[in-house]
Amino acid sequence: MLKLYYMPGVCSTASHIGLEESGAAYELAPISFANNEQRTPEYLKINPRGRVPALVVDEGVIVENTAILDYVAGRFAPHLMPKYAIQRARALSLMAWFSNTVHPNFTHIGRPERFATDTAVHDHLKATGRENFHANLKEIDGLLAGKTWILGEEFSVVDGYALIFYGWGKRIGLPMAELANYTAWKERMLARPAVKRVLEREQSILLAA
Ligand SMILES: N[C@@H](CCC(=O)N[C@@H](CS)C(=O)NCC(=O)O)C(=O)O
Repeated sequence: MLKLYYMPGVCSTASHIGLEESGAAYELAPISFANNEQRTPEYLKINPRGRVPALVVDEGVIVENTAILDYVAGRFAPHLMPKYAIQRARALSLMAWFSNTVHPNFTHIGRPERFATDTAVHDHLKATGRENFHANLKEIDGLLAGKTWILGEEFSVVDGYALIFYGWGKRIGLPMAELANYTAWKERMLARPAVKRVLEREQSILLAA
């Protein structure tokens, strides 16, 4: 049985959606950041980096959304990743950018201390993170122009990953409605039963008015 360590509303929602869409049987293990459970000795045995998501599989533990999503699709739901090498490379490329740029830009807003010990620059880091994150969301909006799903006509695990940033933009009060393609796509995402189940389970801000 697969086991997903996750925390509602954070980036592990991407893996949660991928698993739910795949139809694979899995169990959920919530980790409370409020109680610092990501840093307990028990959890550090699962992921020594103290981060979620982590997926326990028969052979061990997989961390990083990109790897988890590629694994879940490859093992249980091949239709959730492109079949041909060039398209698969594009899917991985987009998830790598989510992980190495979009997500860290957002982290600057909430956790500036991770990027500079000098508290005098924290406000500046927060403001820069917000600007950069907003620019990333505009880029995602552009990527969605004329497409049903983020890679084109086929829904993929990459869509679940792209959804979390829409919710984060909403959370920090960015003008998300101005991003017309992203907003229309978000509505298509919310109409998917598996996505809706996950968001309801996580009491996601994406379901709030
Ligand atoms: N690139 C990683 C990022 C993992 C990550 O940073 N997770 C955050 C939640 S979004 C976390 O566990 N934070 C706990 C902490 O910082 O203490 C991935 O995509 O899996």
